[in-house]
Amino acid sequence: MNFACSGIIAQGCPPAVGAALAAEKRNTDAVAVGYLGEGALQQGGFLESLNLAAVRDLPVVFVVEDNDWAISMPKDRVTDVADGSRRADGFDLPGERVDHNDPVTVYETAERAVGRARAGNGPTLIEVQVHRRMGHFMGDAQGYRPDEEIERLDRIDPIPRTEDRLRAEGVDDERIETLRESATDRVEEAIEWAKEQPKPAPGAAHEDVFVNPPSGPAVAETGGDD
Ligand SMILES: Cc1ncc(C[n+]2csc(CCOP(=O)(O)OP(=O)(O)O)c2C)c(N)n1
Ligand SMILES: [Mg+2]
Repeated sequence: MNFACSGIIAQGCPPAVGAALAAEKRNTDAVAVGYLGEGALQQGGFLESLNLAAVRDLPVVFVVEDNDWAISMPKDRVTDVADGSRRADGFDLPGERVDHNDPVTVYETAERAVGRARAGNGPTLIEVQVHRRMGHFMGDAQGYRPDEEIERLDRIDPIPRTEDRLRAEGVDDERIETLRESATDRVEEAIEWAKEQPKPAPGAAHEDVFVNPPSGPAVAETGGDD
């Protein structure tokens, strides 16, 4: 199921619940996924989304990427709950935490969550521990971040760790390189595809917001190209 998100943190959660409700009403086996950062866990929209999804057993998975930082704000300054997946307890939902971004565990955890959603057993909250490789924005010197934390990033990078794991399981270097190239190609093709798409008409901003479009000047008449 595809729907967009914006730069407003936790904004993806209420539309994910709406998409899940639509999937249920249309009787499809679609599952909605809402992504957020650990800094958004205190947002009302996220907690209200969890509640509604739980009460209605909707097919939705909430995925929290916990990188310990919300721009320059460390997680422990804004919450005493180190394991964000425990927020699920307050809504009597399953919550699962994946440590250190392990791809196989992420896959298995997501598979369980999607399976529960498809079986009509409602939402799951997954928190994945990730590690921020760069600053929050271009030009962020990250002076607020301890040196040791930045120095250990290469050692805990999940990509080389996954390569080591594949080698240990008997996959040769040539095959690993082919996999790396095909993954890079898929990302580059997706970026090219996205860049080639036409921009939406400004007036489309009002579509699917209200049952009846609001009266007054349309965005198309007042807005610019962006
Ligand atoms: C409702 C709202 N408040 C404040 C901001 C400004 N803001 C942009 S990113 C960010 C931190 C987000 O941290 P987190 O949720 O941990 O995501 P991360 O960037 O670490 O992936 C904030 C506060 C915003 N975009 N939306
Ligand atoms: Mg964060």
